[in-house]
Amino acid sequence: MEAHEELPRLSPVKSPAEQLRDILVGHRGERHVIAIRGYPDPDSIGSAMAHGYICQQHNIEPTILYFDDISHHENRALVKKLAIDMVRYSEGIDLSSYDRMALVDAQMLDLPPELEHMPMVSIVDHHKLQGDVNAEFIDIREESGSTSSIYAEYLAQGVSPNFDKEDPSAGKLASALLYGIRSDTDDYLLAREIDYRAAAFLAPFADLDLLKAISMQSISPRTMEITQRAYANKVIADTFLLAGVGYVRDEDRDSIGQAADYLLKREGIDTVICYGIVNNQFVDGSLRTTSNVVDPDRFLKELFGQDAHGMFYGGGRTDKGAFKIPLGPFARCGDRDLLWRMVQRTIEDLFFNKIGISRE
Ligand SMILES: [Mn+2]
Repeated sequence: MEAHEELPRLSPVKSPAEQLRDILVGHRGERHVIAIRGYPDPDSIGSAMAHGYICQQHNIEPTILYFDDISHHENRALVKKLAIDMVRYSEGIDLSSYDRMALVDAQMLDLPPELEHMPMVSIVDHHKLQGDVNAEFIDIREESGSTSSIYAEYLAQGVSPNFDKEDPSAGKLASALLYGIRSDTDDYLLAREIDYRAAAFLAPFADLDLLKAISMQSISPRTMEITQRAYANKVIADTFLLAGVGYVRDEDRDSIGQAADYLLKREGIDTVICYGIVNNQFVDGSLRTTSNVVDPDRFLKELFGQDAHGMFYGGGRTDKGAFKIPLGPFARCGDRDLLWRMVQRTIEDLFFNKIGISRE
């Protein structure tokens, strides 16, 4: 190939990833606080983790600081399973050894006195711009479904050259970011282009078993047990699935709906009714449907009718419905098995009669 003189090039505009890297390189040897505002959620946790990872790659010692309890058990599972090191702020905490702070997934923070005068190194967020923000590096993108997606882009653009499959902490970080994207975009329903690009970049690094384990944590053992009973007792007719779960405590009522949600995922099924005897007083049930023809409100009103005061036992909206039928004095039946069989038999008879399919 013929050698020729290189054309003079304009210095290219730096990408946000390069800008952030250059700024962090300038702070080598420092200690930074990474602040999470409000209740830590998967997006803020994933972003904080990513910022911490990038700091470490540039010899900055990071500490993730949060101010409100981690309330949701799924988020606690995330922190625990990924062994994320996070410090809960408490009054009088000694932060004097820290040089700077970074804010993720937020722009404003009502700062406690220990942090008020700490210089802000970066603000990365996807919420609406809230006026005056001040930091060395600011990247606020409303068009992103999550802050985790923005951090994934930095990684994709080489903000930390060591982010690769050989690095076990890269796998943990990719999993956390994917979880953050999924959570903030409502399972990708609200995802935008950048979120899909981020997910495509992260997926090969992520630990899918770990992600599954975290999601599984969101189902309580009671719900799982009730779902198991529903599955064992299911009766299938055409695209309908009917499942009685027996006796359920008042505090576990929501598990009936969750069991119905789960069973609706079964291939070939478009409508599920799940029911049980709740608190020994009511036959309580949930309907879920993806069918274009089943109108939950009309279906349940026709199925169970109304009481002596003209009140319907059930109703619903587009894709879900519920019903509650008091057992009255039958609740005092001395034979619990017999009472359950009577309830089950009655509901199955009404149901098969309604959909016009004879049982067996
Ligand atoms: Mn967010």
